[in-house]
Amino acid sequence: MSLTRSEQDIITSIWAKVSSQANAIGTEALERLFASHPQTKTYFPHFDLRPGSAQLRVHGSKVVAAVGDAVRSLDNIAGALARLSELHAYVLRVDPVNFKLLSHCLLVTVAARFPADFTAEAHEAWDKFLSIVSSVLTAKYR
Ligand code: HNI
Repeated sequence: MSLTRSEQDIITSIWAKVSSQANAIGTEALERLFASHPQTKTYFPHFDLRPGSAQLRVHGSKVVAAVGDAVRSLDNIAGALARLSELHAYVLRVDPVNFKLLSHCLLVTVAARFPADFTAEAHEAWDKFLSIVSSVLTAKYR
C-alpha cells in the first residue's frame, strides 16, 4: 500500500497545521484513547494517565513527533520508523489491534481541530496514512 501524489499533498498540507499544535494534539489523542478504550491503559501501568498529566503530555508529544517523522518520509515510512517498529514489537509487545484504536483517536482529534480541512478526501488520506504507519509499527510481529 502506498500513498498517491494527491494523498501525499493532503497529508503534508494538513500536517503544516497539525505541527503547530503537535503537543496538544498528541495529548488529546491519548486522552481519547484511554477514555474510549480503557483496556489500552494496561500498557502504561507506570504512567499517571489522568487527563493533562505531565507524563501524558510528554508521551503525546513523542507520538506526534514520530508521526511527523513519517510525514517527512512519505516515500519511506518503514525506514523512518524502523527503530520504533522494533521497540513496539520486541520490547513493548503492543497488540496490533491497539494501533487501529490510536489511529482512530488521532484522526478524530485532527478532524475536531481542523473541521474545514477535514474533507472526505482528507479523511481518506489520513486514514490510509495512519494505517501505513500502523502496519510499519506492527510489521516485525510476523
Ligand atoms: Ni507507542 C513508546 C510512537 C502506538 C504503547 N511510542 C513510544 C514512543 C514513541 C511511540 C515515539 C517513545 C519511544 C522512545 O522512548 O524511544 N506509538 C507510537 C506511534 C504509534 C504508537 C507513532 C502509532 C501511531 N504505542 C502505540 C500503541 C500503544 C503504544 C497503540 C499501546 C496501546 N508506546 C507504547 C508504550 C511506550 C511507547 C507502552 C513506552 C512508554 C514509556 O515511556 O514507558
